[in-house]
Amino acid sequence: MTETEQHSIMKFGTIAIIGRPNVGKSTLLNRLLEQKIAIVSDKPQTTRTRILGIVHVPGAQIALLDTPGLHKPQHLLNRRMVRTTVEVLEEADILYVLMDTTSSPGPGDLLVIDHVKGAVRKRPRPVILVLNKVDLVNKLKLLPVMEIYARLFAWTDVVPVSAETGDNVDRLLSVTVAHLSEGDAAYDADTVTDQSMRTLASEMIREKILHQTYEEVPYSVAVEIDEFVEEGKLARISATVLVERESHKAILIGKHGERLKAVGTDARREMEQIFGMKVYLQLWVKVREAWREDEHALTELGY
Ligand SMILES: Nc1nc2c(ncn2[C@@H]2O[C@H](COP(=O)(O)OP(=O)(O)OP(=O)(O)O)[C@@H](O)[C@H]2O)c(=O)[nH]1
Ligand SMILES: [Mg+2]
Repeated sequence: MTETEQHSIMKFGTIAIIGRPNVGKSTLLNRLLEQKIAIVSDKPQTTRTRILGIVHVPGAQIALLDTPGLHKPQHLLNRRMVRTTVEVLEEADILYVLMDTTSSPGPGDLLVIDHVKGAVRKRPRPVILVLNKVDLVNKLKLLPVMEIYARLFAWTDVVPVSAETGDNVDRLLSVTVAHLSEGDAAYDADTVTDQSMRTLASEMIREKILHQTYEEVPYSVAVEIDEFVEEGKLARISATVLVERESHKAILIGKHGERLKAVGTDARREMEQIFGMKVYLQLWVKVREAWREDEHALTELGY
């Protein structure tokens, strides 16, 4: 062991990724990890749970916590989602507050800032404003946008990024490492996430449904894995897709079962790539009325 290695100090910290729905929190998590562990879609309220991803850099370990977008909840499911986010917000060492640079701060963003103010009042911490989706805005517009945000909160740092292209995320990482405290690494060097293969499988199915359905359907969907059996290099997966209405079931299945088949094919392909195994996937669709208001169903589904 060399002198420097012997005296090298490990840094560790937990980071909450906070923002209104659809600003790109999960895209950023995947980008920072350089692999996909969180599903992404153009529909708001994609993420429903806390998702841990661990970034390992020389001398530091960063535990990122992706969260459901903060919003005004209308169902019990949404109340639980917001509660999850508030818990993460309270416990994390550093906060990333994500905003979508393509629009001016609106009521949804102000709600986020209110939550952040409350959390920081209880326990002061570095709060990094991450202005996302800069690939979609003219660089000349960035400075005026930054000035608008500067008036809303005393940010510790402001880092414009594109989670989609990866532009400037290395800078976000270096700013983050600078704020980490000394501490022992909490995870093994090869641990990347706390998501089980079962959870990843169910989320990938849900993501493909979000990509292929519209209006009420994406919100009325939950996926339960009934069976996940590994046989050497093959995974046999059977899953039930819950929807709230017969009409949603008809839409999801599609004419001659075409939509469900497309969902299954897309999900299977991605699982095969991510798990590095051959996947045999069976999907069933079941109506479970008002599961989003059902305490018991929500707990069973892991929400
Ligand atoms: N152009 C562009 N699109 C982005 C960027 N980051 C995210 N997106 C897109 O924005 C949409 C929402 O991304 P998500 O990562 O699911 O957003 P989220 O904040 O996790 O959303 P919720 O889970 O619903 O709270 C998706 O269509 C992404 O592809 C970016 O930097 N640039
Ligand atoms: Mg998300």
